[in-house]
Amino acid sequence: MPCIHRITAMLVVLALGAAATPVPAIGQATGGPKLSPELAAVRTSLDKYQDPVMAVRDGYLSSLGCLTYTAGMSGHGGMDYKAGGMGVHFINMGNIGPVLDPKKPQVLIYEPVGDKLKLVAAEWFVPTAVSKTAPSIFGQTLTGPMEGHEPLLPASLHHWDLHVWLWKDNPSGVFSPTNPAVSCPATGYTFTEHPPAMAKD
Ligand SMILES: [Cu+2]
Repeated sequence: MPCIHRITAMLVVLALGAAATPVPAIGQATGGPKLSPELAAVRTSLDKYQDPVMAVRDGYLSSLGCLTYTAGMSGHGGMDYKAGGMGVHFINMGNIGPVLDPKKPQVLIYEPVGDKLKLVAAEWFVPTAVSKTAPSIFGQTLTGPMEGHEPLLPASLHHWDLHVWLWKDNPSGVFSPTNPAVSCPATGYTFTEHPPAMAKD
């Protein structure tokens, strides 16, 4: 007669084994970064923009160039960026204002992969003409004030910004402006930049 206690014991062992298997956290995209519940909810609300066509429809217009930063320039009057890519920025001018909304970033950032653009980050962007003091969101104070990123943004466009790597893991940190895992095409509209200068506002 099969021993019921033995079967029960086996089931318990199986159940414990299953519980020990890591289960993706809620809101964790396959292969995506681990995020706080707050940021995971933001990512879910913006997931529709994984298709850049949806972004354009909603007013996020491509700024064409893929930005990559060769090295940090701390101590040279520039922003303290680690070397890494920043990708292609799609900017929604209609979202620019003094109040930041987690569901309405001013910028979406894509990485060119083959002949596609892959959504990797969102950016909250506030010109100093809109706010003289540093705004904050997600418990982070926006960086700046800094000059615009020539040649795609005029240097005179002084602003604050915060990059949040919601879809691609960033070894430098989820709020780091640059991501060493992001690269730009070797040819085409790639702009290799130095970190922007601090603006004297
Ligand atoms: Cu950026």
